[in-house]
Amino acid sequence: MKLYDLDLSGNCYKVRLFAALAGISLELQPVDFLAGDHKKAPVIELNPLGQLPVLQDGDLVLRDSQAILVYLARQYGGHQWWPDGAAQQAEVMQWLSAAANEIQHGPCSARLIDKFGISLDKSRTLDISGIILPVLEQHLQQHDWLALGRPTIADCAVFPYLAVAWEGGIDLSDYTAINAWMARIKELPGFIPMPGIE
Ligand SMILES: N[C@@H](CCC(=O)N[C@@H](CS)C(=O)NCC(=O)O)C(=O)O
Repeated sequence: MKLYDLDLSGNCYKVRLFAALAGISLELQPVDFLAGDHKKAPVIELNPLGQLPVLQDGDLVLRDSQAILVYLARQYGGHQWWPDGAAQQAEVMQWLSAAANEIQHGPCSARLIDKFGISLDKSRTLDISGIILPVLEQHLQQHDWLALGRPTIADCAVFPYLAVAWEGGIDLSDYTAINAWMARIKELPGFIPMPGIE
């Protein structure tokens, strides 16, 4: 199973992290972003959006880190990571959706501006971060994990861009419950880091 990958990408790291925690073996295919290889074959033929990550498992090709997490967890990871029940699946999905929306457009985009010089509206990224971070903090004051009372793919989807939020100039030091949750994730068996995360 091949993952078209970029080591500095939090979206790719979501997949690498989950695979490591769940003991799923991935063949990493590094893509040279600076050379624009994500907009060339073979990546552009697999994902017309020209974005990473892309997963290839036999004939199946998937884009989007959240979709890849659902697939890997359901196909290879077991019920621990992606439950069967409708309500439980929806509980996990709420956080996958936050990862693809508020976190992507908040802390992730702030990092794109500060670390990679991408031209985006910084004040908007800070406004969106200012909405999602207190929601997360309040939730994590009452729960050890984002969903189902245990680590799931929800935690894998939300963790990366919070752990590198500092690279976008976002200071999380006042968010004690978020910090405690990030420490719990780092203690999970099989945890792997990425650049910017110890
Ligand atoms: N919704 C996608 C977003 C993927 C994404 O934005 N990937 C970045 C790397 S982190 C990328 O390839 N950007 C290049 C581009 O958008 O042209 C996901 O969660 O995987």
